[in-house]
Amino acid sequence: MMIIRMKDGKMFRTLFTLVMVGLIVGQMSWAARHDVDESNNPKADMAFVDEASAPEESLMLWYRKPATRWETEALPVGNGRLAAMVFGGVNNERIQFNEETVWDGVPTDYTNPGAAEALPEVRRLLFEGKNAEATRLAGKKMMGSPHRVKSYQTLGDLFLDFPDTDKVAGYRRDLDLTTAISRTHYSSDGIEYTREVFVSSPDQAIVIHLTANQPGKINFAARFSRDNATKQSAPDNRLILRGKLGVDYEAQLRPIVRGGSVRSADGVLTVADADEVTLLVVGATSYNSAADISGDATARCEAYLQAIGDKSYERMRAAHVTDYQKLFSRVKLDLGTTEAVNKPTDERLKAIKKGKQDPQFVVLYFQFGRYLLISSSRPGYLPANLQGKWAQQYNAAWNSDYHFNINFQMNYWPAQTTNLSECHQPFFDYVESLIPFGEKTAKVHYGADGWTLHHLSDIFGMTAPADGVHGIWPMGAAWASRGLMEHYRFGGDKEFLTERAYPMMKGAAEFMLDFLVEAPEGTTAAGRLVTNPSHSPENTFIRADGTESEFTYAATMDLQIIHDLFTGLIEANQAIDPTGNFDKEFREELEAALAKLQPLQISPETGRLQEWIEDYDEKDPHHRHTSHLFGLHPGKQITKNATPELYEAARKSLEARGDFGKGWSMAWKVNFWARFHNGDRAYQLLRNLLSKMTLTNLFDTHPPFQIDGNFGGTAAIAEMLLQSHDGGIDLLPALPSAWPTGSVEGLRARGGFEVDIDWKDGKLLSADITSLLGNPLLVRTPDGKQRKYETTAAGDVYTIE
Ligand code: FUC
Repeated sequence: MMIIRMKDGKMFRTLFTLVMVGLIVGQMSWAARHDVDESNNPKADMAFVDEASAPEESLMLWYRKPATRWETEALPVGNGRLAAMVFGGVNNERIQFNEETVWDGVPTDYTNPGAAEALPEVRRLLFEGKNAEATRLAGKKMMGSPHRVKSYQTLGDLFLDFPDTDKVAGYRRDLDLTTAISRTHYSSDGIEYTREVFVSSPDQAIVIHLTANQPGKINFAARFSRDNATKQSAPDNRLILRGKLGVDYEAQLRPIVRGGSVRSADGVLTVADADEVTLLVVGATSYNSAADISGDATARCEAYLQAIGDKSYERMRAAHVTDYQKLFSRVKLDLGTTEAVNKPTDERLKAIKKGKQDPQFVVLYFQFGRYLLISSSRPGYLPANLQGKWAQQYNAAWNSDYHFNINFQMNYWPAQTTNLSECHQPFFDYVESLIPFGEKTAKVHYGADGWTLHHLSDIFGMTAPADGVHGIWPMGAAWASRGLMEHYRFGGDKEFLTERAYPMMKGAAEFMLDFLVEAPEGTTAAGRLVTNPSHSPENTFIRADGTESEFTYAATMDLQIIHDLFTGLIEANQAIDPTGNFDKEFREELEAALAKLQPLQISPETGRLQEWIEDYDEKDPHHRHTSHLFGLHPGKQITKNATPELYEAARKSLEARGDFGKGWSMAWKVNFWARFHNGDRAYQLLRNLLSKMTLTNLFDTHPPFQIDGNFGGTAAIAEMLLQSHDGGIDLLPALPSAWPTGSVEGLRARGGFEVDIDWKDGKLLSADITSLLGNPLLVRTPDGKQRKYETTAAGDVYTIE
């Protein structure tokens, strides 16, 4: 028994006992309303035995103390639209919650009339090396108006106050990644209490369930909390939280109480001597789209509650688990286990910081990343922002917005490879929704056709340069477009490619064709097509005269992004019509532009890939952005086979950047080392990510908490085991010696393949590759051999040994 003295003098006795509460629940049909096909689900029409009743320890985050800090300890649950952070307190429970459209701000035209007029002069100054003057002029004339976005915000907190007790035993709170349910369990005075929280996608509600192992023992008062909002009670004992930013927002709580008594007055719900309680929390705003916030938040909340009707807790729970597992259970990873697997998550993380090996922790982290994507990005809703959907603030760091110069795209790196293609959809929908705004920005700021996006956006149509001159970076649309092409490469959806991806990419390319200019005589890039103005995101260089600048023309990343977009479009064009007759003129225009595009350069001084058009030194050699390696990852312009010299130069650049960085920066570097097929180095950086940039609740920290590192890290683990960007499938391209034996199931590869791999003593045992689309297959094994199938049959499995 362990006794912990709390701040207020109370004591917790925590006895580590695992109490399994078996739940056998009936699976009922909720499919009709939600249009979900249950036919493929073996559990749909049989009694549902919940896996949580026999927890698979290894896919649990669990702790022996309640959370006290939101950022580092509370546990996230979400359904893509709603999100919540659970603290698991004994005397007081706090559940902070979000709805994805609770943003400050209103629909706004962010363009700055007259911006385009300054463009020729800014360009001239930059070509002439007058960077400071160019920066001043651009800062005055070319920024968006306004040039700041407002913050994504919390919807509110739900507090549950229980009768005070200092007699607590067997405390445990956990998050089961196999069911997406967070549970708090303890006993007090011989009574066992269990609280479960999940956010249901089928039922669009945060569901909180309180039970005890004896009747009549549940007592608490519940209330909502939020600044600048009204809190009231309503008929049928509901609680209502209501307020207004630009959007109207609302949350409603409906209690379902068995036994005892319940009443609600003045915004406080009181439950006494109940046997079992379910609290349904729903939330909504008046947001309809970036241009329209005239919806009815109250009606939406009421509709959500009405749709739930009198469903039982068990039925909602079963529907939630089924829905979640459909996505989550597609990928299984085994990297071996050690004793550590039986320890609480925070203790494991501490041991890792001290240098302990815990390969199964990597699995937990990997699956947590997939869990976060499923919980923050579901079809029909907004994509995951800088904090996914979890934010307790009114003014979040970087407004918890969408940053397009790495962060937002990184969120989606694991979507395809870890078999969560549906979760990629919100990214496409959101980017598509920005096109009309991006078209206006292209015209007003650059006098260009097509559409563009700068380094950040919100939910009100921001596409103009934001924050400062470093925001004059019109590469966002082009970079975002690569996600569209990846979706096609992995899934082969021709209709998506033809109807959506191609036109969106083409619009981004039309902007680029207009934006590119021929560098004048006397410049390094004379006669070549270059971007101007340009930045290597957020990085500062030192000029020959010792002055510093961020602003230039033809930063390397721009050239790589454009290469990626144009070659991607040409690939798309040929996939749509292999005869070459589709949109031929445009394709030829792209080919001509590619031939004239400024090539990448290797520094004669350092042998590194140059980050800028001149061989400048960086002000901070370890700068967090490693933008000039975009072509290595996520791009595919730089590969060992196709561009060996650039590949070596990129490796030198990466060495020079160092092995540390912000959370996302480190996650990116793990991906880079995976692309260099250096498993041990990738693993070393992955360990840095885990031990330095991962919080107790496994959230990535920038600091503060920023979710991109989780997603980048998850993607990197997949990238170490399987790659498919280089004209074939590479099995175990970056397997570290720390994972000698293991297996993975269900990863996805480009070309439409699902891949299962087994390995032992550092050597491939076998791989089963399922062809989903019947495409040709080229497989490279770690021993340097390759296997080629000119054709495959969709549905057939190809075994490599
Ligand atoms: C980019 C990064 C910062 C931060 C911010 C949200 O601008 O340079 O480190 O991650 O996005």
